Amino acid sequence: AKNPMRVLVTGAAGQIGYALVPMIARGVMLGPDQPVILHMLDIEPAAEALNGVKMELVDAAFPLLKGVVATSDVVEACKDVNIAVMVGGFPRKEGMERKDVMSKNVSIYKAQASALEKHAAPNCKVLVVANPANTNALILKEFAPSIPEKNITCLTRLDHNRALGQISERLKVHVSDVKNAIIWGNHSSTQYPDVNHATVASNSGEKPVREIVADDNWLNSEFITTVQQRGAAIIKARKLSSALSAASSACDHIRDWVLGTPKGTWVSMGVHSDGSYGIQKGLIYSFPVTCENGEWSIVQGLKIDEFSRAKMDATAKELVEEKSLAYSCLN
Ligand code: NAX
Repeated sequence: AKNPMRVLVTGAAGQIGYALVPMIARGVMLGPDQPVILHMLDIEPAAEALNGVKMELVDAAFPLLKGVVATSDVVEACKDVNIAVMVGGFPRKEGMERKDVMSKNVSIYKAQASALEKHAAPNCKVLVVANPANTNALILKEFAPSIPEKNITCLTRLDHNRALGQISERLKVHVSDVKNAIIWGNHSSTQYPDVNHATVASNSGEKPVREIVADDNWLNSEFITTVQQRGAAIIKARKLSSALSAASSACDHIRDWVLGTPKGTWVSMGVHSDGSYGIQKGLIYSFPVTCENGEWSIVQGLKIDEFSRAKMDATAKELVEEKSLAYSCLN
């Protein structure tokens, strides 16, 4: 039998945490033959609620779950973890300035970066979910210099899956027949959902999404805004933000990263830019990636038209601005 892997979930007493921990305990993230030990971190005021989640995990009697650590101590939470899913953060409340929210999250991610650097297992893989996801991941990367930058990522897989979902609804095909959409840039409303290279499987092989949808007007406007604004639409409908879809996409992100992407398929991940596609080096930017042997690589050589270029640059510009806002919070 395999040795258990330790998986940290921060903000585990929150909405996404509640949806995510049972998925991890059922093997959705790391596979049906991979035992796990869950490390759950939340802040002191949520300690009782967190303990309630731990009680439910015990009650669910998951065969793969070999242990649960529920704590408000960052060091205990990070000890020897192989995977860290960072869902905890400071939410933007009504009337708060962007800078105030940024400042709270910068200090959280700076502290948690140090704890991970000192206490996590070597080669720990980190996924930041909490918003502003790309910039929180950037801060984490800057303040955990001994963690390889390739190991620090942020979640844009939910946006990626939303794009596949919209195409599947439009074409009335199963979502698993649609692949190779791309989310470029920031996990924010400036993200660019791009289907110029996406395909739909049919009896006669894979066809370009653009050809099958045959409505450039819809693809270049409503499709893009629907994906960009989907989070807001969920809040409007549910009076709560996306949780089950975020949790499921976080599992997809880690599973593909650790176990590999299927041949001929890429996914979107927020990763540190190496300058590919002219995106400023060092930014955490969402790219199309394939994964093999536990490592992602950016898909190279895709043709970028003028429309795409402008949108890719606009979302990069927002990330540069967020970065300087984050740095201004450090002083
Ligand atoms: P909740 O407010 O339900 O849960 C957040 C939890 O984090 C709370 O239990 C809180 O006590 C905890 N927390 C706060 N500060 C902490 C700290 N310093 N250490 C540990 N825990 C801490 O929010 P939820 O709906 O679960 O969303 C979590 C985060 O995911 C938010 O930042 C949200 O904006 C972000 N999202 C990101 C998405 C993505 O695709 N990247 C999509 C979904 C989601 O909106």
